[in-house]
Amino acid sequence: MKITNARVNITCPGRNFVTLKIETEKGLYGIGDATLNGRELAVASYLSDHVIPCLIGRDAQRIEDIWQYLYRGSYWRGGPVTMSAISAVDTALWDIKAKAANMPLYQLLGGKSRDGIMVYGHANGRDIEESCAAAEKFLSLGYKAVRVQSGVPGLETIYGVSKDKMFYEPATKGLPVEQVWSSAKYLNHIPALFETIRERLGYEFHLLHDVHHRLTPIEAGQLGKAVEPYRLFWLEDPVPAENQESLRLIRQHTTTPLAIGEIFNTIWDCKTLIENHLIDYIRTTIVHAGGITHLRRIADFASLYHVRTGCHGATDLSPVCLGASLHLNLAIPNFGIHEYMRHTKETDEVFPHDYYFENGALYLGDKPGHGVDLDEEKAAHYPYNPAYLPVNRLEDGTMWNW
Ligand code: CS2
Ligand code: MG
Repeated sequence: MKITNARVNITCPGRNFVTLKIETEKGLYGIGDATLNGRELAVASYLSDHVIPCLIGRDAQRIEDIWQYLYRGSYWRGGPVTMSAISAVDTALWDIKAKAANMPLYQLLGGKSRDGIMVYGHANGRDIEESCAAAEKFLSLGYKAVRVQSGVPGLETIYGVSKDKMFYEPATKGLPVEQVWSSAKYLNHIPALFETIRERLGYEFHLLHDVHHRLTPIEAGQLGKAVEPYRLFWLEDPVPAENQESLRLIRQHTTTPLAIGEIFNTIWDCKTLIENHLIDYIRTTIVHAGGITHLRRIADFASLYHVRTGCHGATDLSPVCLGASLHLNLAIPNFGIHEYMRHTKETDEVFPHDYYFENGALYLGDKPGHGVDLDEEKAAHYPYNPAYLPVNRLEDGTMWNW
């Protein structure tokens, strides 16, 4: 089944998305998400200028061979730009293969291991009261798991607290916004947030929190220990994870489960954390960690060490990534939970899909492929609009982690 054409679509229905469309001689086509928040054009160029010329004429059925060709053949292997491009190709080719088999993608991955995919929503507020009310709202919508983020007294802005109650988009138009951070102020505040949440809303739902790479290992150990009475489902990205050994220090101080990996791009980024039991959930995604082919490898490796998946699912990962991720997470044995930040109405119109939310989980339809499409006509109404993620500085001006 020869690849006859491939093109990159960039659209901005509320936020920028990059999508690869691969067409074959049989008239079948597949699509893959290639969105890298704040660096969209880098991946678009990598695909258009360096990958697509090498795809034309290849057999679309040879998914693994094309993956290895693009990974080993790049010489400069790995990293977010290269791997987002490879991910998009891989996702599109699996979409084509499932369409050719006239099956929903999960059937080619071993079939259903469960009916629905438990998801967590994002409750947030400017203070504990607002965050608690937001969490209650998500529970009333049927969510069984809620991530709670809150403003911190003395800090003007913070990760995860949005103006809109259902949608959260951190990227802003124009050059990066500079935010100010204080770990001391954050650590003084957060345990009381979870104490209040559990006191008011009880323990019958999963409570999650994203530290977003901002603490040192010993601070993360302190926080993990302080929140143990509130039984978190996970503490996410407690520290930047370039030095995976740092997690040993956190593990020595707390049994609060840890989740890392949304910014990882290959199994090599996860290896030390997984094989040393330094994490409990791996957050790698279809769009940034090599597509179905590589994410399946990571999930299988993780299953040897009792690590479960907790795939990233923010608004800057398109419905194409979410749809494909749901198919993989429906099939694998060590599914943990899936993030679900709802996309805007415009985004859902540009990317028609058959997954749907019900009673705390996402469910898939039975359309052949990964079940998500790209309406190129609607996409054309939303031209690319440059946007950046914020940057973070400490109160003394030192650059920090956003
Ligand atoms: C966050 C993301 O959802 C999460 O866990 O870490 O919202 C992250 O900030 C964005 O994906 C960055 O683009
Ligand atoms: Mg996160």
